[in-house]
Amino acid sequence: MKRLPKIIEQVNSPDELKKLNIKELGEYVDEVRELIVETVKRRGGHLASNLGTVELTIALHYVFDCPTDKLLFDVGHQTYTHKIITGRRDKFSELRTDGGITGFPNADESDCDVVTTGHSSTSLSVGLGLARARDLAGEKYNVVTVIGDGAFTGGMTFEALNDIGAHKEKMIIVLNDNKMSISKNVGAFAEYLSKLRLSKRYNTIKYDIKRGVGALPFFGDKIVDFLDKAKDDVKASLLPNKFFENLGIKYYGPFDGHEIGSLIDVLTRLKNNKGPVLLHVVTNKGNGVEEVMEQPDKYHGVSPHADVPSHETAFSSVVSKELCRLAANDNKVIAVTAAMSIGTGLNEFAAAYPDRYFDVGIAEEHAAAMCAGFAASGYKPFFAVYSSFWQRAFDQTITDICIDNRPVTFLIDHAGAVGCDGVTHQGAFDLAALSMIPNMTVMQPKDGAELADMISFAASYNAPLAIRYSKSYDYDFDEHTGIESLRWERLACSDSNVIVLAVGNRAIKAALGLRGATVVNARVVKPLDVEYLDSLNDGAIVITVEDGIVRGGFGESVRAYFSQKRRAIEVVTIGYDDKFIQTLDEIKILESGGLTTDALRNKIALAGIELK
Ligand SMILES: Cc1ncc(C[n+]2csc(CCOP(=O)(O)OP(=O)(O)O)c2C)c(N)n1
Repeated sequence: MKRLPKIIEQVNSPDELKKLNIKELGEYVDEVRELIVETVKRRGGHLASNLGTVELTIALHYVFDCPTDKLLFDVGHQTYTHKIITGRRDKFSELRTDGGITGFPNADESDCDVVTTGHSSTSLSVGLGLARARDLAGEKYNVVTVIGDGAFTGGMTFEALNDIGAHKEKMIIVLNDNKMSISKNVGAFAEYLSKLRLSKRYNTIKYDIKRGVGALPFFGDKIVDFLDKAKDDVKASLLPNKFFENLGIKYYGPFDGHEIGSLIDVLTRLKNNKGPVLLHVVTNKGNGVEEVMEQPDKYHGVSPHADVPSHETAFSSVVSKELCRLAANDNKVIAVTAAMSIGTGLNEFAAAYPDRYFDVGIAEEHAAAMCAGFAASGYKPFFAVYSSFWQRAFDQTITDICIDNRPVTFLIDHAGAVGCDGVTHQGAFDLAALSMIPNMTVMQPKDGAELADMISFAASYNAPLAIRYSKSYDYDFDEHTGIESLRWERLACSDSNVIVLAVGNRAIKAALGLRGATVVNARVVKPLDVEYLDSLNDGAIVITVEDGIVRGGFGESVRAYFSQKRRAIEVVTIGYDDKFIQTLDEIKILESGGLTTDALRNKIALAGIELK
């Protein structure tokens, strides 16, 4: 029998999607889900979040007209269906690879991706900017933002709601509530949402209303008015409080986010609304795949098999162990995460010391300032955070922590090259940004044992400290010298006048592969080991290597030191160039920064330096 063409092959644009009938849409949902599962198995990616938003995304594209209408996805990790619909199905098999497509919205990839994203809680603000620009220009398109309950915990969301509710520009906020951030969602707002979800009687009444409305022969404002009135009658008595409506934003929901027909129905109606509305949909993270639904945290981000060299160890595996060891002897030790307990390795600590563990939601700014409060009260807070997400807490690090010299320790994971999560996730900036802040000490270990040593040192260090480290490391060194002196450590000696000052495991591994150079573990990035620098003779050639952006980084501070001292020592700075890292291939990123032996040797040769 001739195989019928798959529906998915007939849809290459939102316009083609709109030609499907409701039965075909059902089949399309299954085919999209299948494609996502099959692709993520090979390429890695955000499986659970994408499986949970297939129906919702299809309904949105069925009702709205992209790119004229502006559709934003908060964080953007759940946009696989959106990419498949908007002309990128052919490239989808090459997800998260160079030459394929990226795993997050990318303005260079499609005009249906309004902005490049990857960090949480920005969609309402960007959406409001688009809505205001539309109104100023006298245009009419819709602005729709899809935001998860996890992303809703970020402070920017509340800043935007405050603004949106007061001025009432037309926009549609779709709150995708699956009770999960990466782990179970936390906080008072998550509890409020669960009250909304659990108001069973309200749901029943709501669905009765919906059915009644669906039977009426017309659409438009009148229906919305009717829905509003009926809803208000029942809701006021049933809900503990009308949070959104009190802010001036109309609330509709909760709706089943997997019932595509009713989603299309309600979105069509909301399209005609005048001011800001919030549509609350409830979805299952991982929907359609039992195993994923049962453990959505495990399947939030899936690594492609080839991406994780089995011989490497995650630095995060050292973190809980060392913090637990410290906490056992010191009841002032506190661990803080901004919704990243698994990724940063705090789970074990959370289980062992629940009273001293704080998951604050996706709220890095709040986490940093809260740590300042703990430190001001004599506690020793450790805030474990990915490099790129720490960027959110830049001002709090300066103003709330460093000005008063508070002993807060940042454990900065995923520093340096990150690979296939893309441009928003590369840990290129933390080293330079942290190093410029007065009172801040910055370190980077060569291996897991040195990280443990640094964490232990931090517990008795009475000043702000940032310990940065890449995702994983290759091997532990046999030799270790203690970190207390803040001195660097010589790892390889040579008679030549070339000295490589290498920061972190990747730079060190690359440098140790060279011949004809002294290699130093420059594990304290700030303050510089000036005793060592002063010991060098004029005429020495210093090569600095760092897994970070060169501008403002370690190498430039070494050069500035020699220049201030008017020393005749040449400094060659190696690391990432002054541009955003667009490649998704981790090895290529490392090569671009001179962080493999071959690439480092080439860069040294290009600088005209001969290694003997
Ligand atoms: C500023 C920032 N901090 C942390 C993250 C890491 N992160 C990515 S997705 C996510 C959870 C998002 O939860 P939610 O919005 O509910 O979406 P879901 O995955 O549940 O669909 C987190 C913490 C991020 N992207 N940005």
